[in-house]
Parts: sequence; structure tokens; C-alpha cells
Amino acid sequence: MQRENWLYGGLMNNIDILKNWIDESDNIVFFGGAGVSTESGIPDFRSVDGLYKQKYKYPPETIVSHTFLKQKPGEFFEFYKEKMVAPAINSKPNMAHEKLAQWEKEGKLKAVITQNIDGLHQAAGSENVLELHGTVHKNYCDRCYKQYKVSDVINADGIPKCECGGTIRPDVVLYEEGLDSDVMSKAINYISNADVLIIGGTSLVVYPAAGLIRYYRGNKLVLVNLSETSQDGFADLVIHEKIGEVFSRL
Ligand code: CNA
Repeated sequence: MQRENWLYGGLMNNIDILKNWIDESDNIVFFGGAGVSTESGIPDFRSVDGLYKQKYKYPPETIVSHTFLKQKPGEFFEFYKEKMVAPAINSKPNMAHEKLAQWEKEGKLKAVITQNIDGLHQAAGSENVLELHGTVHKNYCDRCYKQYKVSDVINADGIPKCECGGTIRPDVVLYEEGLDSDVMSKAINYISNADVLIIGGTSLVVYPAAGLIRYYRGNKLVLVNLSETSQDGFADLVIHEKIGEVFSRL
């Protein structure tokens, strides 16, 4: 969408305004979700070709829940390995990940806060990444807490098992599980002190992560999302385009 805008005393499109805000700032914070990685080939949950639209016995958010892992571990790991781990470890960062890493290196961006579990921000070179929902790259035994690599999970036949007999589970926040309070308070701190807050590739429906937007106190809240969100009205700038394409023009 190229909404006309008379900021800066002239006719500027939204991408130009965003470019100005980024050029002028050294305190940008990014908050993103699954839509950041769709251009890398990783399906999100809610897009037209997202995991919600594919046919399973259960909705994705039922499968990736604490109860489901405990009650049907076989089906949990079948879905988790095929739909979440394999795409994550076989994909490469796109322009959105690359630009964020570049801005951090240039001293412009303070933190990436992500709901994603795919590790692509780190693969692009970002260092200060707050993973609200954990990562496929960390795993641990639910009995003895021994740590395991993602290869130990993906290469296991069926349910990955620890040598102690426990189940190796992902260090991912499943539905019904709480977020790490330390990560959450750091995220709140970055957002409440940000000059420019860019929110991208998230439907903003999964709480408590989606509630973080309320902590922003500035006047440069940017939403870059393919579809409309219920929070569009809170943003100072809304761009309904693909985030990788938008960032490649900045
Ligand atoms: P979601 O609810 O699936 O929403 C994704 C949003 O991104 C939608 O509103 C889309 O319109 C939008 N979108 C899709 N592609 C693009 C694009 N190229 N550019 C801009 N916008 C785009 O995902 P959320 O992250 O909001 O939901 C939170 C869940 C999804 C988190 O718990 C994640 O862990 C979980 N998830 C993560 C991954 C991953 O790690 N890559 C993949 C699938 C699901």
C-alpha cells in the first residue's frame, strides 16, 4: 500500500518515511513473527498457505501444546520434526533477517525480539536476539535435563530419547507453557525505550507476546505485515507488503 503522506513537508510514500526514520535513528527495536521467515520458505501459521490451512487431524496449536506432547508424543514429534524443525534447519535467512543484522552492526538497532523458533536471525548475524518462544536449536531431557543438539532430535527414530530414558524435548515454549520472565522483561525494557519500533510478520494474536506492543511510548511505531492486524490502528506507519521485499528497498 502506498498511502500518501505529507510528513516532512512533502509527498512521501510509506517506504520513504520508514527509510528516513531508520536513517535518523540509533535506537531501533524489531519485534517479529513467523511472517519474517515465509520468504525463506518456512510456512507460518495463519497465511493462506500457512500450517493452519493444511489438513491435519488436529490444528497446529493443539499439536504444539504441552498436553499434546505429554499425551501423544509420537504424533507431536512427527509434526514438530517435519513441519517446524526440518524447514528451520534447511532454510536460509532472507533480506529481512539480513537487514536487521546489518543495522545492529551499524549500531542502529538495539535488539531483535522474535516469536520465531527457527534461529534464522542468528544465522544472518544478529547477536542480540530475544527468542520469546525459544528455539529448535536447544533441546533437553525432561528427566535429567541433559542438553541435546537439534540433530539429536531430527535424526532420532520417532520420539527422541535420552540415555537416562527420559524424552528429549525442545526448549520451545509450547502452548499452555509460560514465557521466560527474564527474556520477557528484557523485551519490555527494549520496547519501552525504543525510538523506532518495527513490528513485522506477525498476526499479533498470540499472547502474551502480542501484548508487548503496548509498552512502546514513542511516535514511530511501524507495522510491516502482509495482512491487516487488529493493531493497525495503533501504528504510525502501516505497510501491507512482504517484509523481505520492503527491507530490500531500505
Ligand atoms: P502467524 O499467526 O502465522 O502470523 C504470521 C503473519 O505474518 C500473518 O499475519 C501474515 O499475513 C504475515 N506474513 C506472512 N508472510 C509475510 C511476509 N513475507 N511479509 C510480511 N508479513 C507476512 O505467526 P505469529 O508469529 O504471529 O504467531 C506466533 C506463533 C507462530 C509463534 O508462536 C511462532 O513460534 C509460531 N511459528 C513460528 C515459525 C518460525 O519460527 N519460523 C513458523 C510457524 C509458526
